[in-house]
Amino acid sequence: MASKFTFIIFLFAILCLLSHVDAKKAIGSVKVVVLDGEELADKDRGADLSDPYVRLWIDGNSKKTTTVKKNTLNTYWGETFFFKYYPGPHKLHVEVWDRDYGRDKDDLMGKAVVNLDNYCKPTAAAPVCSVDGVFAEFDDSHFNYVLLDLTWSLF
Ligand SMILES: [Ca+2]
Ligand SMILES: [Ca+2]
Repeated sequence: MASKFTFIIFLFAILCLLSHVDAKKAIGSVKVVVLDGEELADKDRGADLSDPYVRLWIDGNSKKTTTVKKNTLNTYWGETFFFKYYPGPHKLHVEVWDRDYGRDKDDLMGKAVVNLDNYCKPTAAAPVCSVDGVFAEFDDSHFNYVLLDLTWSLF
């Protein structure tokens, strides 16, 4: 009985140690508002228009997805997402996909990376960064993009 108890304590101590080593502590949060998608790629050949949705994530966070807008290459989402802000580089990955129904796999319409550190780095003295109207441009095109409002801050 005593050995079983000792074993459980030992296991608990190991788990605590592992979680402490692995846990990367968030130091703040990031708010992303997905606004317009403009002049997006046509990925439904023969059907004229794509069915775009946006997948986005910041390193260390899980991916998030907007709703699908049907039959359009110019659209507005107006959807807000929150991510954790960890120490290290802060790259926001933005992908637009065409939802295909039935057996077809969804098609990638464009992808871009927005480096938050290029705009602003929050500090203890100025803990909030905010940039509106950021273009996530695909293929370096000014006419093919998703527009974002971004706010990131320390706790
Ligand atoms: Ca398609
Ligand atoms: Ca489609």
